[in-house]
Amino acid sequence: MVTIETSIASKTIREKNMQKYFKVILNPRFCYLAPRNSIHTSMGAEISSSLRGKLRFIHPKFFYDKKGSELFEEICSLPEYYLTRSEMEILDSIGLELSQFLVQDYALIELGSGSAKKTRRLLEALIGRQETVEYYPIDISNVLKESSASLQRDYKNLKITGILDQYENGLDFIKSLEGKKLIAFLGSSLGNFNNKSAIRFLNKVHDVMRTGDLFLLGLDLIKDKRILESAYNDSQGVTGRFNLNLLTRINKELYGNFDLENFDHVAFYNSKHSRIEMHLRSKCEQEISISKINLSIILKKSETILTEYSYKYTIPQIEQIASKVGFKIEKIWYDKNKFFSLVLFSV
Ligand code: AVI
Repeated sequence: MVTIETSIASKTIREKNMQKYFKVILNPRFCYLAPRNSIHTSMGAEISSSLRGKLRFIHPKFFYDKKGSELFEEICSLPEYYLTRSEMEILDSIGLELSQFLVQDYALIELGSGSAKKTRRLLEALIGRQETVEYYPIDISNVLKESSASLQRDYKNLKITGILDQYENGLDFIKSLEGKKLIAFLGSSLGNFNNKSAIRFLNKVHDVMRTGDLFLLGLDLIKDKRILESAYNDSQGVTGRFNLNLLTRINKELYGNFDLENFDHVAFYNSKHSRIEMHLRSKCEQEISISKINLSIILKKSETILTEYSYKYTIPQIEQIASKVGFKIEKIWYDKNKFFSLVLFSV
């Protein structure tokens, strides 16, 4: 039950959170919040420290500029990249079953909305039952604006508040919402967090949930190494271009001098850690400078820059994670190959 006191407290938190954002109202059913502190400032600072370290890496969240988001969309329909197809197969078949868990009106919160194709399935589960549906996509990429615009054109009883920010900041905002929440984190994006960060992140999700709220998590499962590796080494080379686009982005936005010809895309399954690793491997010794962050480093021949981990899971691991965080597993759905899982949690 929401008492007057909690309602006032939520309103105060919401107003405080709002101060962090510019609110852009596009029409009465669609607005988005853009952080007052530019994402570029934090990108420069983060890349500056992650490239100077002994283990050089670039955080995968920086893949998703306009070009990177387009390439990722292309990856999602590649024959080798089974993840999207498998998850879509599950979403296509669970509408009715999912509706049974939605006992009241729910707001849909989506972490990483991307092109929002899968969102449509979730919205359809809500839209038939509710007079209006509030949808809060949280995404660092500007693609959020385009995909939300097309959703609100197609669904008349949908009200969208997009949050153009990192997931953690978006969750801070979501915490002050009243009413029931269905939070979705699809595409096995949790796999891009290492185990410690994944637990920290899930704790944060748990923290914004109240009794009756639901959390739908899409996770890729461990399978034959050849299937895993070919999903990240596709025959058309799209994943390689996606990986290398990180360097193009740094060249453009931070004034770097990466020569893409001097790097190879490398992706392999590390079975000890149950993860795909993606790297950019230097073909020769070379000097890299990135003017905007005053960085100058020498990369040795064969030295790599780590760009992504993509963890794969087993069901006992998922159960263990749930119990660590304090989630109750309501239901696990699979595709027919059992390549992928959709897990519904409550608190
Ligand atoms: C977004 N994320 C879950 C994708 C993955 O499979 O780890 C990103 C990706 N990287 C290469 N291909 C797709």
